[in-house]
Amino acid sequence: SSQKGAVIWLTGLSGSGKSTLANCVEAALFAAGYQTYLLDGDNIRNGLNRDLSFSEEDRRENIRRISEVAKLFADSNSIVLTAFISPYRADRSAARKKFESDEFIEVYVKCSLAVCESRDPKGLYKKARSGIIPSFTGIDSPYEPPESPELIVDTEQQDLETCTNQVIQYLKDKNII
Ligand code: GGZ
Repeated sequence: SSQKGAVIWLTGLSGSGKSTLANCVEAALFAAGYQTYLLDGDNIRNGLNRDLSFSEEDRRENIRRISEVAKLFADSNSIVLTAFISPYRADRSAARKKFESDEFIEVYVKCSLAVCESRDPKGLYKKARSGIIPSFTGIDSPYEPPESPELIVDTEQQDLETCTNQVIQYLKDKNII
């Protein structure tokens, strides 16, 4: 087909819904016949990046490697979805620079810390608050929200279907799909 590669770069706090949204967008793209690849903690932090911690230095290396892998898949004309906190603006900006300007779609998965913490699907915020997990994003490690993302999806105000449709509509509007 004439499909071109692209990367949909999700960024947001733990518990904001990045993985859930990425899975839903991927399913919609797959159903429409697109070649996709999802990079997330399951296949990256447990594999390629299993040597990396959550220190600032290691998070930066995490994002650097992920951006390189995303580039490889995008070069093979896949639509890549990445679902990592990617807390530092400078690292997201460095990732962006590896792509053509229309190929990199930064999506801010917006959700307040209070709501992420109340969701706490894995009990990690509770552990972070009690000091069992140090340097937890939003608690004692920074998160720098995007200043001009291509798209903001608000998972606090909108349901999953609405957020998914927002991403799909953006891709249509920009003739990516
Ligand atoms: C943040 C942590 C931490 C610390 C473990 N801080 O909700 P989750 O569990 O499934 O998603 C979080 C994931 C974050 O990994 P990333 O590779 O996305 O982070 S980064 O982009 O900052 O490198 C969380 C879990 O790993 N986790 N310890 N200290 N999240």
